[in-house]
Amino acid sequence: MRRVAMIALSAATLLALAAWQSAPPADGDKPPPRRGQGGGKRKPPQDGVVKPSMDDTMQANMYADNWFTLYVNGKLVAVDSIDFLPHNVVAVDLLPEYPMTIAVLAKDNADPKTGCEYGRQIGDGGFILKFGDGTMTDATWKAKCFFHGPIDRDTANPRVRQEPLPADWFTPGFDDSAWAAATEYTQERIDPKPPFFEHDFKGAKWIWTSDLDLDNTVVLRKRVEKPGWKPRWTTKPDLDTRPGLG
Ligand SMILES: [Ca+2]
Ligand SMILES: [Ca+2]
Repeated sequence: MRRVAMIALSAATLLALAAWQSAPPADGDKPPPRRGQGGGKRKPPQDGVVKPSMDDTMQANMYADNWFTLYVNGKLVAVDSIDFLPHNVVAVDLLPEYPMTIAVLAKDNADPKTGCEYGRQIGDGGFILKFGDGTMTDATWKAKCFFHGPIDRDTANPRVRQEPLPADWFTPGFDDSAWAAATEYTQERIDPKPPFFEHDFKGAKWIWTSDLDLDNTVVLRKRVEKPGWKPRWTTKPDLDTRPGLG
């Protein structure tokens, strides 16, 4: 008899708990949408087509000294909107697809003829990136210089070394296996300006080639693997966003 009562009590407790859990939250209690976690409200599929929603996206934060362009899986997805000063953070929404090849062209402010800035001064570069999926810049990235100078830090008679970018440097298929690993730099060495501290870069490292001063144009690359990943959505773009196409 006592045992039956206990079972009845447990069942009542479970029912109450279930009712409490399924109750809609009062206004104001609604948690902020969490992107990239697969949660949130979505419209039901139309004709069996599942469309990506903002829940599927992630935020990408980038800061370059002084300028960058970002390609993901061969597509141009972000351009630093300020080429020189002030230093700024670029934050954009990305729809991630894996494996994800990230390719960044980053430039220090340097005269193509001398490698110098402000006349005969040597400036330094620096780049940092963090995506909402946890992808971050660090020494696992690849880095290569395409514009170096002034050679031997000779600002009196400045000479530079330039190399054209490979035509397919931004594509997933480009072979960067012979490139050196990126070099990490401390925050003190880079000395980022205030917009940096207003964005999430926690855990990310400042990177460049091994010469932060004289390597003025660099390409940074990283491939992010996610074995077994499949898109939740079933649609693919029909449009062609390559430059020069109508
Ligand atoms: Ca420089
Ligand atoms: Ca600079």
